Amino acid sequence: MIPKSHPRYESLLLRDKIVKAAQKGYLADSGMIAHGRGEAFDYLIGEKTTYPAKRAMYVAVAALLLSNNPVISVNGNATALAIDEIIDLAKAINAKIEINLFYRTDERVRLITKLYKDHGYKDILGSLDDDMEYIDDIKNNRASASKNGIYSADTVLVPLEDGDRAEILKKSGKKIITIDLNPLSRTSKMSDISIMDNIVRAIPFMTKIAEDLKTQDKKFLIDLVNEFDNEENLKESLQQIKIKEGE
Ligand code: PTJ
Repeated sequence: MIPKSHPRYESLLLRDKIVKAAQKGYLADSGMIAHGRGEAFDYLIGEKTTYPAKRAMYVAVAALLLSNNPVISVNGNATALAIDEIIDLAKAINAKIEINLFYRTDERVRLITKLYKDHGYKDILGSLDDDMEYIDDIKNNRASASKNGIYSADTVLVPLEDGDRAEILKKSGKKIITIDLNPLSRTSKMSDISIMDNIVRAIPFMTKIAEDLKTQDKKFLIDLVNEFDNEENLKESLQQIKIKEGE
């Protein structure tokens, strides 16, 4: 039990979720390392959502609302940290959710499928009995995707994605949105919209944005997307990383 008075309470709570996911057997072996890297970047931005991240989130939600077949891709870490929030976002933007594991094993897919179902989300894609295809005929596990999900999606939200998979998705012509605390990662650099924020803050914030943007007309959303420059926004994101003594 972590005492609420602990100065690093929020951060320890997230570690606890990651540890429990590992114990339950659905976190990738390197999921803890990935979490640690994310933690370090989060520390350096003051564990707060920055202005460039907020801007990217508005654009991302606009792009998702404009899509015909938007899909949220989920892995072990994303599920451990934000399963309910991901389900809420999917409902708010009318997106599908697909299990998409970098270190795919049948056992992990089975466990994650069960978790989404237990949390009330029945239509999870990418499960063991789903119809899977290879993107652009690349016969590699990293290119496998659900026929009705990522395979046919026009926009994919990939939180904490590995660079190889992001590259395959990008090359297949899909719009890629990532949530990644590391603005220097390959995934952040090759995505169309990169949100440098912690998934636990970003996903609920995007759900709120969706409620607001749903009331706007289509032209407003199109302008938001067209006026966005991801490279420029990533540069601004990088400038948010500050190392100051005593903070
Ligand atoms: O469950 P699997 O098999 O799909 O594997 C998932 C991981 C995350 C292990 C796999 O995709 C992987 O190895 O990813 P990488 O290449 O380590 O990239 C993960 C990125 O997510 C890194 O750039 C981290 O900085 C970032 N990250 C970690 N925790 C968070 C985060 N970004 C946002 N929010 C976080 N909480």
